[in-house]
Amino acid sequence: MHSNRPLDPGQRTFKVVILGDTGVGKTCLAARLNNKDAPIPHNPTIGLDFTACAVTVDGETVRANIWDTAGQERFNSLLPAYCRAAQGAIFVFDLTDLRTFLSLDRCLHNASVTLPDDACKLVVGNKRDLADTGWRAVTSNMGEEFAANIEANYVEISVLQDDDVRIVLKDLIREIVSKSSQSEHFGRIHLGGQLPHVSGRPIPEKKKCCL
Ligand SMILES: Nc1nc2c(ncn2[C@@H]2O[C@H](COP(=O)(O)OP(=O)(O)OP(=O)(O)O)[C@@H](O)[C@H]2O)c(=O)[nH]1
Ligand SMILES: [Mg+2]
Repeated sequence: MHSNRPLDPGQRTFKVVILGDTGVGKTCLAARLNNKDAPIPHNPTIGLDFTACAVTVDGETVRANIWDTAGQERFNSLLPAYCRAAQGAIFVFDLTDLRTFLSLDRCLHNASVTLPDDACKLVVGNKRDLADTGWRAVTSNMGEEFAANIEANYVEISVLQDDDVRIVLKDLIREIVSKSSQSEHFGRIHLGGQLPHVSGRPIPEKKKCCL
């Protein structure tokens, strides 16, 4: 991954949103993905921050546009606008704070209003450094189970202390690149998450919303 290399406008570009409660480490993660130092004091994000980095997977360098969302409750209503047409979503919680894990349900609910049905998802349990010193409030099993339910991968990291947290993005981007190579419609179809599948028959084309 070469996040400090100039970005080529001709590169394939993918959108990845980072979601989760306030204080879980989303902005620190976005900073480290972009090879910058993570901010140590918690300055809550207002609305949205944006960063971009180049990621090389299997010989191809693509551009990842990272949307770092605000976790404070007052910004919840903005999530659907931010998740629209994202090919990837990273759901972050704090391993030492059960409340932030439980709030992922609400986060997922808000995101699913516009997040494409086939978007690649990753669940990140952050602050493993604190969890490892006796402050763990969410077990690995709980994280894995939640991730499995939404067909996501699960990792536990310390954004502040791990040497290379960018491996997290690289794995997600590899999955996105692979899916987008398989289907030109990848990341474009959103059925609202609410429409029932009637006896396994495909939903008529006119009900699909292309974003
Ligand atoms: N010990 C420890 N602290 C961390 C870690 N990651 C983030 N923090 C701290 O957690 C606090 C919040 O981090 P932010 O990245 O600002 O949190 P956020 O999720 O962006 O919060 P909002 O913008 O309000 O949604 C900061 O004080 C960070 O230094 C970690 O892995 N370990
Ligand atoms: Mg933030």
